[in-house]
Amino acid sequence: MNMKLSSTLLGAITALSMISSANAAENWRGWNIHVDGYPNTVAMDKFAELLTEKTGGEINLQMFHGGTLGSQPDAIEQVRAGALEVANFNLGPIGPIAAEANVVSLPFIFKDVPHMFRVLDGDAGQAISDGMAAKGLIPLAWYDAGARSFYNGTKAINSPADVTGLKVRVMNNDLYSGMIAELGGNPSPMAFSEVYQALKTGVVDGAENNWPSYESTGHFEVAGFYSLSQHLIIPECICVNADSFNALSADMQTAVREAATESATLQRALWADRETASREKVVAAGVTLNEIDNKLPFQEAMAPVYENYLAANPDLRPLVEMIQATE
Ligand code: BDP
Repeated sequence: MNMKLSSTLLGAITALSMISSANAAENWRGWNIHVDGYPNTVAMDKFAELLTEKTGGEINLQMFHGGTLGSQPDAIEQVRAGALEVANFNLGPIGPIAAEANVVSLPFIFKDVPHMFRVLDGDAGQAISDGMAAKGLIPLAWYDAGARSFYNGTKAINSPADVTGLKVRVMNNDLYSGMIAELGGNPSPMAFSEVYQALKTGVVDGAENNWPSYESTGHFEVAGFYSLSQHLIIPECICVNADSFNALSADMQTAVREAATESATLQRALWADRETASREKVVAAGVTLNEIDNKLPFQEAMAPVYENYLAANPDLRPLVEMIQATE
């Protein structure tokens, strides 16, 4: 082959490979509900950065924060349908779609956050992941969302009777509505973005969330009594559309998982700091922090939520028992 021909060929091959790698580059879009500076927001931005780095630019993720692409239940459907590729979701609103994932929404199922992570790292976590994947959502890594407690604008909650008659906002999941109803309250499922206004105008009396969300949303300004019931410890995921992920080569899948794991490590560290900072901030702003000495009455009052759930989903009893048996 003469020099001229071979250099022409080389040029053609180079051009072709550039075209094919340009074709291979994927542009993903990601959803997140939280504001700038929130641990999850920072960690999802880190995930995007790591994705580009670890996939050698083959996957580029553009993040949309602050719930700008829709409410969480909407975004869950969008990721399942492939209209969005990635998101940071709370498992609460995923429960109605993936039955296995709903076990984490049973009140008091986890002893504490470390217990939750031990469960997620074991067989029960695998069963939850598989259940989600079967519904089109693959969890790549788990984020910390602390524990959720009750707050309202008028009084400390010390016992289930204190919730009686209160209208309490919950996330979109019948288990949470059942939980409030068992306490004698009126559950009001509502999008996260609407809760501030609803608290302010008295459409609801109270809500429940972790310290960072209670603070970042400004709910503490309009509902100044926070009572540490810690009745729900719900994990969050970096979730990816199953088809998008399954279409990747094994190497790319590894790169994506690594990026997610590193993002989660960062999120958990940021979360620990933010929980303290948020608590200190709201208390300094005048919030009444109420420790609940005995949480057993809440657990007992919420027990029918388990019974109803297991009666409707008998096949999930072994999963619930596996979680309860996890040390
Ligand atoms: C926050 C979660 C977020 C939920 C929100 C809520 O991080 O995903 O949308 O609670 O209560 O703690 O809706």
